[in-house]
Amino acid sequence: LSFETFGDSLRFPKNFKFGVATASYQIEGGWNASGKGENIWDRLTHEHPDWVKDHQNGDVACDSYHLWKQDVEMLKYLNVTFYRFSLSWSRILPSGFSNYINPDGVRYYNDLINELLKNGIEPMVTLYHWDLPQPLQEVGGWPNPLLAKYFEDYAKIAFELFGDRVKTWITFNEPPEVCESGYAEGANAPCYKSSGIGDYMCGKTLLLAHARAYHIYDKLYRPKQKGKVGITIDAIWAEPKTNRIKDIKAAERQMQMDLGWWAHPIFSKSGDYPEIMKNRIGNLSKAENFSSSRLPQFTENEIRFIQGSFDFFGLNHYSSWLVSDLKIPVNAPVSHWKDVSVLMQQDPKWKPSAATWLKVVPWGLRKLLNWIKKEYNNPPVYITENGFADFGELNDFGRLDYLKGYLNALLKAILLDGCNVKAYTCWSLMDNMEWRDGYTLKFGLYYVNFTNPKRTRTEKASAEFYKTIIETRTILEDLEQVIVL
Ligand code: GBH
Repeated sequence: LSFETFGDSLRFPKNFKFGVATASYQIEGGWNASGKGENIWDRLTHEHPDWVKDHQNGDVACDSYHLWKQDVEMLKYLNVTFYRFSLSWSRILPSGFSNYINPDGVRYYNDLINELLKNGIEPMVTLYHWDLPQPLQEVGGWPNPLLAKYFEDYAKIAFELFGDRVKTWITFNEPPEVCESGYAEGANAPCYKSSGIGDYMCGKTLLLAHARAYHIYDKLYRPKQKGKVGITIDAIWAEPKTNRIKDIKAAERQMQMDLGWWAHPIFSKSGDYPEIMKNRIGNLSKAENFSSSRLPQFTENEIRFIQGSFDFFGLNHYSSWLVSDLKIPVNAPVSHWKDVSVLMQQDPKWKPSAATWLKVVPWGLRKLLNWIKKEYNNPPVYITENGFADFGELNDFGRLDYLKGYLNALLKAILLDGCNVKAYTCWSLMDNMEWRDGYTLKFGLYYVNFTNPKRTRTEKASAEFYKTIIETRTILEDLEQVIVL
């Protein structure tokens, strides 16, 4: 073995990129500032404050709409290569449609992008991080196939306005959450409950919307702007709970029907949904007396249009689950969960976080990266989110421990397994509006004082820790001991 080392520790490759991420609704505030339109999270939090754990909302959040210069100073201090943030669709196109462009929204993102570049930080921009303009929800939201075209219009305007300076574009953040949490489980805005039906309709529109944005970039902007376009999919690692064949098959089914649902149409050689997904949902639909599969099909042309529509694979990963086979009776209510038919559990020995779903399982990341490598022919992967939840302590040793574990697993995946990972992004730059959990869970490298009108930001131990990793490209074994505030 011969690798570049630091002391006797492995190092990340020279051109490896480190960044941090945020999302518009979670940090910006300025929810109705100069011309911004209403989006589905404004609507949800205003209409149903009790649907958010602490009855709070994103009206002000971290006030990055005004404090963006401070954000850039923090990024500069961390020495990140890039900053991943998202555009608020309603800030740029208040009605959701391209009939009117809000100059103030354009100014806001121009200022931010220019300030980043002035400080040597690359902008990595997500077009859609869950804040759909409310008027597009009024016509049904993502299950309405026409949204693919309206998304393309929006993407085109974003490329046109910012593409001279933005070279990395992510079309969607976490399609599984957009469609499952939004249209199946009632967990995220617009909180619909149409599992096994609305989620699959949403998914079809979303995949076509992604491909439209990719192709319009390819055709009109890539020749001049020379950037990259990808999508960010979130995935757990599904570890078979036992060595029984039925559990091993169940874990693979879980991977194919949650990650593969999105990744197979785009990243596989053959395109389209995974075979197992089409078969199971087709057969179940028949048994349930539907006239056709609840999973809407693509035409041959659509399959080819979506297949290969990527320059990179954006991956969000936080945690792992133990998966076993579950038999669900055919006459049980229709749901995506029934289609997959697995039982998901977490090992009580895994270290917890403040979020029930987030346990510390670093080896899961390494296995997941190897699965993607094998399944999709080792595409360039950008890890676009990974991070830890606590209650906001400044000496955030849980976060240090998490980052150390996951970054070590990543280092091994890259150097020992040959996984083609080009970038790592920590969620999040600072504490922010954690959706239905409000401000009760914190993911930030910086603490934000949400009771102070100035929304003061304070560096946590993890900020110092991450900065040192970025600057040395290595994870020193005893680094935690050095860093106490
Ligand atoms: C990301 O989603 C989001 O992109 C980001 O905006 C968010 O702030 C960050 O994570 C931290 O949560 O309660 O067991 O049903 C992460 C993926 C998937 C995590 C759904 C929470 C709920 C699991 N999310 N999951 S459960």
